Amino acid sequence: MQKIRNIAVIAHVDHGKTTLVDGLLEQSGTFGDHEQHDERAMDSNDIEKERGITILSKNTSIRYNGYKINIIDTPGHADFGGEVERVLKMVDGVLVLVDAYEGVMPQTKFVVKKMLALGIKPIVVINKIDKPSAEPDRVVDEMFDLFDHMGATDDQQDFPVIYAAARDGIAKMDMSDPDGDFTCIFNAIINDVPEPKGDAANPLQAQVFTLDYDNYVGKIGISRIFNGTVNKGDNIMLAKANGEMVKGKISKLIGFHGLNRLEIDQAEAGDIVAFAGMETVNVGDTVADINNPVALDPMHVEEPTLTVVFAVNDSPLAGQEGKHVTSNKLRERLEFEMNTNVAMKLEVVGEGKFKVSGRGELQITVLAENMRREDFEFSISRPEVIVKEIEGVKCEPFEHLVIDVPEDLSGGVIERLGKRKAEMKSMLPMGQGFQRIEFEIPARALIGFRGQFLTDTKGEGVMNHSFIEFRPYSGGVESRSYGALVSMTAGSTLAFSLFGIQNRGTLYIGVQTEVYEGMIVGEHSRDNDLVVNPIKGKAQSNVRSSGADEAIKLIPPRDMSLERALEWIEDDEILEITPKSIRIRKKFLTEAERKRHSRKQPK
Ligand SMILES: Nc1nc2c(ncn2[C@@H]2O[C@H](COP(=O)(O)OP(=O)(O)OP(=O)(O)O)[C@@H](O)[C@H]2O)c(=O)[nH]1
Ligand SMILES: [Mg+2]
Repeated sequence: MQKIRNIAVIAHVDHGKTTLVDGLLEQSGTFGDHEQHDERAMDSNDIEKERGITILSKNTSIRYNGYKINIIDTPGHADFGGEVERVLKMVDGVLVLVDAYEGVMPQTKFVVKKMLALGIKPIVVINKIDKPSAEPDRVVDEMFDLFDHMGATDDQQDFPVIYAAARDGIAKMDMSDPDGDFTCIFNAIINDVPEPKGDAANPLQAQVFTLDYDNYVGKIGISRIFNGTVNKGDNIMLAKANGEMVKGKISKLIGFHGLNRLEIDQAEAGDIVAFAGMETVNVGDTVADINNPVALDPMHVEEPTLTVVFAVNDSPLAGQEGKHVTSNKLRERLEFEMNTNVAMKLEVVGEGKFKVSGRGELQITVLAENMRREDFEFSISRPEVIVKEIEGVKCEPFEHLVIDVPEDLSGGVIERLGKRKAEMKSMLPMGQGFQRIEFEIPARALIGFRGQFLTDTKGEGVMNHSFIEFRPYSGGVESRSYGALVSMTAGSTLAFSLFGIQNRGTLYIGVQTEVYEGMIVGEHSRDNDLVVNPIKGKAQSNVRSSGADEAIKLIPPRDMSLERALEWIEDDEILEITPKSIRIRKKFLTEAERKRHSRKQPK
C-alpha cells in the first residue's frame, strides 16, 4: 500500500490557507521548474480570483520523501462553512491556521469545533508572524483556551505548534529558532497525522465529496476511498444518499498531482481520486462494490440559516439582456446547484418561484453572480432568516459577531448593536487605538448591518461573524431607516431631473439609464418612500435643453453591488438581476398597487 497522508487546511477567512498550500506545492517540488502558476494557485475560479477568497474547497496532491500527501484547501468565510464540514470527514488530520495578530476569530471557533467533534488532532500553524503587530504567544494561548473551552481531549489539547510566514515560505517550531523552510510542516504532516485506515482488500467503499465537470467525460465525482481497490473500467454500484442503488461503470479514473489531473488505472483505500462515468452521481454518494454494496454514513451538514426567493424576472425590461429566462431553466440551474452543494436547499414555492436556503448572504450572492455570468436573468427577494420550532419554542439562528473598531467610535457602534438585540460578551484593547468587541446577536439583525457599520466606523471597522446555534426568537429588531426613491415612469434618465432628485437622498443610478415605473433609483433621506420622475427634461420650449443638460453637475451615484443591494432591500422590494444589470425595484410597480397592498398587509 502507498504511504499516504490526507489533510485539510482550515482557518478563519484570510488567515493564509491558500497561500500556505502554494508553499507546500512549491517546496515539495510539485510545480515543475518551468510551470507557470499564479499566486494562490488553488483559487482557480473567476469569482475567487476577483475577490481574493476561496469559495469552493479544492484538493491537490504532492509527494514528499516517498509519501503522497493529499491536501484539501477549504474556504474560511463563514457562509461556506458547509464546505469545511463535509471535507473534514475525508481527511485524517488538519492544519489549522490562525493569524498571529488577529488570533481566534469566529470561523476559527467554528472549524475547531467541527474538527474536535470528529476526533481529529490538529497541527496548529500560527501564520503571518512577519506582521509587525504579530503576537504569536498570545495567539497560542488563545488556541489553548479555545480547545479547552470546546472540550478537546487531552490528546487533542496536546497539539503541535508551528510558527509560519506562509507568504514568504518560512516556518519554524519555536519563535526563537532561526527562520526555516516548510520542512517542519512536511515532517509534522508525516509524523503527526495518522495514516489512513481501511483495507485495499475489502469491498470498495468511496465517498464523493465534490463534483466537477469536464466537457469530454461529463460529471466527475471526487472521492475518498475508505476501503477496497478500484480499477479503470470497473463496474460499481452507486449507493445514493437517499438509499437508491444505481449500477455504473468507472469510465475514467483520475489522480491529482499539483494543479494537474492525470488518468490512472488503479487506486486503493486511503487515497483521494476522481471517477468519471456516473451521470447520476451526487455529493455524499458512496461508490461501492457491485456485488457487496455497503453505503457509508450520509454526510450531515448543519442546516441553512437564511432563505432568498429566486423568481422569474417579470420586470418591464425582462428578457432583453439574458439568455436563460424561463422558470424551467431557472429550476434546472438551481437543482444542479443543490446537487453539488450540500449546504444549500431548494423548495418550489409557487409558479416560477424557488426558495433557496443557505448559510448567508455571500453564499447566495455568489450563486446569483455565477448565474449572471452564465446568462441567466431572474429576481431575488430580501434574505430572511429561517425560523423553526424546537421543542415547541420558536427559534432563530444566532451568530457570534466580532468587531474591531477605533476606540473613539466604539460607543456609537455598541449603541446601534444594542438596538439590534446584540448582547456584548467581551471588550479588549487590540493596540493601535482599536478595540475588539464580541457579541452574540440574532442573524436577522445582521442583515443590512454591514453597510451601516462601515458608515459608522468611516470604513475602518472590521466585522466577522459565524453561526452559533438556533435560540429562542428575540422579537423585533431595527431595520433600514430610510425609504426609497421610486421612479413614477419609464424611459431613459436625464441629468436635469436627476439633479433635482439628488437633493432628496442618494442616487443609485446615473444619466441615460433605462428605468421603469416602480424601479428604485436611490435612497430617500427620510423614512418614507418618495415617488420621483427621473426622465423629465427641461421645459419643452427650450430647444437647447440637451446641451444645457450636460453642464449640470451630478454627484456620482452610489454603486450598488449585488451584496450591497441585497442587504439594502426591504420585504416589499426585489432585485432584478441580468447579465448586464442589477436593478432594485418595488415588488408592486404602480403606486396604486402598492397602496392597495399595504392596506391589506400593514407592516
Ligand atoms: N503578512 C503576511 N501575509 C500573508 C501571509 N500569508 C498569507 N498572507 C496574505 O493574506 C491574504 C489572504 O491569504 P489567503 O491565502 O488567500 O488566505 P485564505 O485563508 O486562503 O483565505 P480564504 O480562503 O478566503 O479563507 C493574502 O493577501 C496573502 O498574501 C503571511 O505569512 N504574512
Ligand atoms: Mg483560501
